[in-house]
Parts: sequence; C-alpha cells; structure tokens
Amino acid sequence: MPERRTHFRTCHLCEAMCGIAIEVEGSEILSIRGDDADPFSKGHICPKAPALADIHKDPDRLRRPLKRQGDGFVEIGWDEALDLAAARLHDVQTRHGRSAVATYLGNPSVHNHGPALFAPMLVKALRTKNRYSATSVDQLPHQLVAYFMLGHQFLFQVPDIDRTRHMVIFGGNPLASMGSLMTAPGVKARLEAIQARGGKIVVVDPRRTETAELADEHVFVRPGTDAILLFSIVHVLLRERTPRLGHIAPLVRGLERVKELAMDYAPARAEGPTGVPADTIRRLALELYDTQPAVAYGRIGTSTQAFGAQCQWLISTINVVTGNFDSPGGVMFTTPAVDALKAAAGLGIGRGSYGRWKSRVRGFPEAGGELPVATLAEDILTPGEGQIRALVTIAGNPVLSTPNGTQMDRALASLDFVLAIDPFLNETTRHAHLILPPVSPLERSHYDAALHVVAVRNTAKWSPALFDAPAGTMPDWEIILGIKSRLDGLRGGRLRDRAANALLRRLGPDGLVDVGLRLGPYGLRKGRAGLSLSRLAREPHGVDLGPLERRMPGRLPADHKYIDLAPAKLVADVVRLRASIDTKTDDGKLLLVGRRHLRSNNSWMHNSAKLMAGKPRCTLLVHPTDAARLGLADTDLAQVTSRVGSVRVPVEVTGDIMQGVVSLPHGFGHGRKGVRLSVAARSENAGVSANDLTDDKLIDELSGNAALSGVPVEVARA
Ligand SMILES: Nc1nc2c(c(=O)[nH]1)N[C@H]1C(S)=C(S)[C@@H](COP(=O)(O)OP(=O)(O)OC[C@H]3O[C@@H](n4cnc5c(=O)[nH]c(N)nc54)[C@H](O)[C@@H]3O)O[C@H]1N2
Ligand SMILES: Nc1nc2c(c(=O)[nH]1)N[C@H]1C(S)=C(S)[C@@H](COP(=O)(O)OP(=O)(O)OC[C@H]3O[C@@H](n4cnc5c(=O)[nH]c(N)nc54)[C@H](O)[C@@H]3O)O[C@H]1N2
Ligand code: SF4
Ligand SMILES: [Mo]
Repeated sequence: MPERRTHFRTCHLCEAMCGIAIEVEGSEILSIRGDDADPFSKGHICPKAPALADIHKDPDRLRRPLKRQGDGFVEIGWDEALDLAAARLHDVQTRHGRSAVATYLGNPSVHNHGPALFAPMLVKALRTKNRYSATSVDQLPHQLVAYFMLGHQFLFQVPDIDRTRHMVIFGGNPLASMGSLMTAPGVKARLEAIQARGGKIVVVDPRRTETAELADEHVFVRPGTDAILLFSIVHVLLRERTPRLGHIAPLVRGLERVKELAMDYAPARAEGPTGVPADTIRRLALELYDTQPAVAYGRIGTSTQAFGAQCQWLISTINVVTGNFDSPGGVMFTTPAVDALKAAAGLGIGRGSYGRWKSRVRGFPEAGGELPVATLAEDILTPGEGQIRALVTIAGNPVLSTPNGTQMDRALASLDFVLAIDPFLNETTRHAHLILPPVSPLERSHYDAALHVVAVRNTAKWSPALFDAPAGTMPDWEIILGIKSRLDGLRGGRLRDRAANALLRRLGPDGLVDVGLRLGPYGLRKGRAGLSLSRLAREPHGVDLGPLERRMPGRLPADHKYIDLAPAKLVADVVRLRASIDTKTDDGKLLLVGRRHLRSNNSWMHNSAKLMAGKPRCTLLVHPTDAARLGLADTDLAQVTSRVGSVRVPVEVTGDIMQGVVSLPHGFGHGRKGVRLSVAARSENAGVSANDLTDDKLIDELSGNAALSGVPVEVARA
C-alpha cells in the first residue's frame, strides 16, 4: 500500500505565495488545496494551484535534453548536453567576442530559487553586455525610479493594503493577477477589508476590470496618459495642500523642483489628453490627502507604457507628499528573512545603474545591467560589428512575451546557437539547438528568494521537494552550474573558479538560503535561536515575522541617505511628456491594451486542459460605439493591424472597455509550427499573440521598457 500523506508548500505560479496542501498517495496526487495553517495566505488559493498537478504530469513536459537534428529534435544524455552547451557558447565567444552571446531570463526564474540564485552567476560568467530579461517588459520603470530616488533598484514600495483606508489603483487588476509587486495572498478579501473598515478603493483603468467592479469608484483613463493625470494630481496636492512629510522630512530633496514642474499640469489642461474630467482629477488628489492613511499604487498598465518611469516617479511623489511614504497604510518597505538587497550584492547584481553602455543599433542605455528586450531582435538581425550570434534563454518565452514577436521569431531562427533552459518545446524553444529541461516544480525544494521583498507582510517559508527527482533529471540550478563550470574549464579552469563551483555545488540553492537566513535580520544571534534552514524545515506552514515596519532612513544605502523627488534624469524626461500633451493622436486608430485572466499565466500555462476549459479567452474587447462604427458584432472575426503585424481574432463587444480602446490578452499564439504543446496548440485554445501587434519601436525612452500598452491599431471586419 503506498503511503498517503499531505505535503505543504508554496504555490510558485504567481506572486501571491499561497500556501498549499498537496495530498498524495505514493506518486499520485490526490488533491491540491489551500493550506489553512499558512500564516500568510490562511487557506486562500486560486484555480491555478491545482494545475500544478497538470504541469507535473504533462506528457509534453520535457524530461531529457533535446538536441536539434535537421528539422526535429533528438534526446541526448546530460553530460553530452552540458558539454555541448558550454562548447558552443565558448566557441561563439572566442570567434565573435563575449557580447556575441546574449542572455534572456524569463519570469518563472523569479519564482524558483534555483535559477533566481544561479542564473545571475552564469550571466556574470559569460561577461556579455547583451543581457536581457522580462524586466524590460514589466517592472523596469519601478526599479529604475527606486534607483534614482532611493539609491537602490530593489527598494520596492509595497502598498500596505492591510492597514490603508484609501487605495487608488492605477493600471493593475489584482483580482485577475492576484497582485503584483504586492504579494498579498487572498487579495480580494484584503481589498474588501478596506471597504469593511470604512475605506474606499478607486481603480483608474481604460477597462472596467474585475477589480474596478469591486471598487467604490472606477475612472476611465486614455491609455498611456497616466503620467499627465498623475502630474495633475501632484499639481493639485502642492497647490492646495501642505506637503505632509513627517519623519521623512529631513530626507526629502527636490520638492520645490517638482512643484515648478507640476505647474504645467492643471486639471483643466490634463482633462483633454487623459479623458479624466478636471473635477475628478482634483477630487482624486484631495481624497488621497484628506483620507489617512491612503496609498497610490501603480502596476503594469502604468509601467509598460511610453511614460512608465514618469508614472512610477509621480506615484512615489504622491505617496511622499500625502504623508504615506514609509508609513503604515501607505507604501512601506519589507524586511525579508533573506535580505534580497544583500543577496543581490552577493550575486554581483548591483544596486542599480544607468547608461554604462548602450544597445548596438538604437543606442538605448543599459539600466540595472540590462538592455531593453525591445532592442534584442534588431541587435540580432542587423549585420555589423558586435552582432549577436547566440542566445541563452532561461525560463523565458520572448517570442510570445516581447514586442514584435514575429520579428523575434525571425531573429531567433537566424542565430548560430540558441540554448534554452526550459521544460517545454514552445514558440521560443523550437528555435533552440539545445533544450535543457529542469525537473518538475514538485521535484524541487522551494523558497521565495525574491517575492518576500514585495510582500505586504514579513514571512518566511521553505518547502522540501514533494517527489524525488527521477534518475537522470536535473533541477535548474544544477543545469546552470553544470554549464558554468564547464565554461570555466574551457577558459583555462582557474583554481579560484573551481573552488567556487565546488562550494556552490555542495550548497545548492538551499545552502545559499540557509546562509542568507543566518546572516539575515532574523538570523542566529548571540544567545537567541533565529531563522535557519533547519528551523524553517520544522515549520512546514511557514513563519510569520510581523507587519511591515518603518525602515527609513535605515534601509537607504549608506551613501544615499536621502529621498530625491527630482532626480535629474526624470526631470529631463519631463520635456518629452509635456510635448505629448498637445500632440494630436486622434487619427482614427484604436489603442490596444492587454489584460490578464485568473485561469491563465503569461504564455506557458495553456497546456492544462483544466485551466483552458470555459469560453475562449483570447478575444478582442471592443466598445459598442466602436463596434457599430466598424460593423462588428459579438463573435465576429476582426482583423487587427498595427505597424508591425496583423492578427485575426474574435470580437467581444462590451461597455466595460473605454471607447477608442481595444483589449487583447497576451501569451497566446500557440499555433506556430513546431510547438509541442498538445492542449495549448489545439485550434480552440491557440489564440493569437498580442505581441505580434505590439511594436518594438514603442518604448519608454527613459527606462527602455517596452510600451505594450496604448499601441495604435486599425480594426476591421475580417
Ligand atoms: N502584450 C503584453 N506582453 C507582455 C505582458 C503584457 O501584459 N502584455 N506582460 C509582460 C510580463 S509582466 C512578463 S513577466 C513577461 C513574461 O515573459 P517571459 O518570462 O518571457 O514568458 P513566460 O510566459 O513567463 O514564459 C516562461 C517560460 O519559462 C518556462 N518555465 C516555466 N517554469 C519554469 C522553470 O521552473 N524553469 C525553467 N527553466 N523554465 C520554466 C516556460 O515553459 C516558458 O517557456 O511577459 C510580458 N509580456
Ligand atoms: N492570472 C494571472 N496572474 C498573473 C499573471 C497572469 O498572466 N495571469 N501574470 C503575472 C505577472 S508576470 C505580472 S507582472 C502581474 C501583473 O499584474 P497586474 O499589473 O495587476 O496586471 P493586469 O491584470 O494585466 O492589469 C493591468 C491593467 O492595466 C490596465 N491598463 C492598460 N493600459 C493602461 C494604461 O495606459 N493606464 C492605466 N491606468 N491602466 C492601463 C489594463 O486594462 C489592466 O486592467 O500579474 C501576475 N499574475
Ligand atoms: S493566487 Fe493562485 S497562482 Fe497565485 S500563488 Fe495563489 S494559488 Fe498560486
Ligand atoms: Mo510580469
């Protein structure tokens, strides 16, 4: 009789860090439920958690390395695969220079402490300037602004959702995404609790989202114009109220400069471009000051747009001047058990940087050691000195996730060598010459090395692997370290590298977490038992370390003991924003925005039949007035065309989308040739890729983040 047992761990699929209880009998998963004893999530889960079983069992999930042969792939052994990976990378670098190899780290590498801790080591060892990641299609503006204002890119400002009385959400839909840069399991209940204690929630979004439905007020905003709206809010605050700086007053610099800049953004002037009535703007501003505590929170809608950095700067500024910065119920800073700021330094990830080098073709500045992924394809395709010849992807699917996916498709197909560390043969990895698949997520241990930095409460939890990894399989970190040590060997095998690699192999990610815990703020101290891996191993539901606490000025870097409200780079960029106010964009085009669905997760979970059940989700939302003008009715096929491409997609006519705006989710488009995803690629599931419409030339010129929101498109009956 196989033994029946319950295994506790954290769901790693999104940022919410829900505790789950997995009931197993032998190697069979009987159920996946919320873990009521998890002190953070208290039993909450979403429909994606049970799909962990689907990922684990998925026959399409790769178990052995695949090597390209002709038009197809053959399985090879691990030694051969790792030798080949290192040899090919070494060869390209020897012939064409270090930077001829580019790297791209995708989103799941943040949700898995193996690649989170080990991928940066491989990237560093490659010593290439062509480093890319999903950061520049996501939160780069948040990081760059944190670097400019606070001196460290990982000083994320976390909305203290559990104590606030007033929350204004710009461009985020936590009821679908479950919260982002705001790890808050059971976010719906946390939002409802704001209302239950007499508070208010406002959502500013070009679509009446699930979150807007729940909110007390929804304000439509024209895509890409939030920075004007936010500046106008700052304008009202600084004209009509006295900045409430409180304990951070001695730290704040640049307030007068912001005040001068904000003078151009009177609500009456902002109304036209943003579509938000002037009196609404004024009220939004004053409510944020007059209700205490209050918090302004901006997420991906305000980050993946042409003024992403301006938006994050102005949101921070609003929280500062309303007295809601580093203050309960406003934005706060975490105290994670493994201090990610120190850990990042240990991994050679700096506190931030800007403009140390530039992308080859368009000359976009590096930010935080990376180049904008919107420039990757052109730096592959454009011949000349310094052309990229090889790419390593780790947990990334740039063909579906980055702007102008068809160009990315072409670029990847042209490379001399593509190495993918990835469990699936998908839209991106089909271009690989070698695919190295890691073990199933349930065959590895888990610690959220990154997400605790953005959590609304300080907690810590480590979970062992549920199942032993089958013989002849490897977790991400072993694959990565295997390549790195071979590369070191090919370069002469310095003693120092050999010793470091041997130590890393012995420690693995768990050993590194143990070191981090012991050296961290709750670690072992004289005469007091603190956190360590063995201590966490005895706490299968995790430990609660308390609510967020004031961290200013202590959390600021030693040589940046101030909060800069007017960083030079952001101030200089205001010229670009001001010019946009009077630019007439009304040329009859509709503006494309994205959306997320609770049962979907970026591009890679459409192979779960359970999650795909229900009505098709890859549809174009069109406002009734636009639909009537275009002669489109529900379920009609529309041809949507942008500067870079065209797709055919069924229409959903709805008053929930702002007039002049259309919405298409990203992460679909699985019908591409050679994809081995039997459920996702079915015609009823495959959908089309929104990123075949998004434009690599639309970019936040300051941060380099892709402007995936507000893409001009033409829509017609197909
Ligand atoms: N139009 C539009 N585009 C967007 C967005 C949008 O809102 N609109 N959102 C952007 C955002 S926020 C993000 S984060 C990016 C995501 O962009 P990416 O990170 O490039 O893509 P994902 O869809 O997350 O794909 C993850 C890949 O990792 C693999 N994978 C899953 N788990 C593991 C693992 O444990 N180990 C390894 N090695 N591989 C694994 C999957 O098979 C898949 O190939 O997309 C961006 N693109
Ligand atoms: N179920 C599910 N959960 C996820 C993911 C997923 O794919 N599925 N992805 C995860 C990832 S990688 C991330 S980064 C997070 C993202 O988490 P969120 O930021 O909450 O993401 P979205 O749900 O895409 O919400 C973005 C909102 O911005 C709006 N928007 C678009 N353009 C603009 C604009 O110009 N201005 C304003 N004000 N709003 C705009 C859109 O209409 C949309 O409602 O979600 C994570 N969680
Ligand atoms: S919200 Fe869903 S996907 Fe996200 S961690 Fe919780 S159970 Fe997993
Ligand atoms: Mo993301």
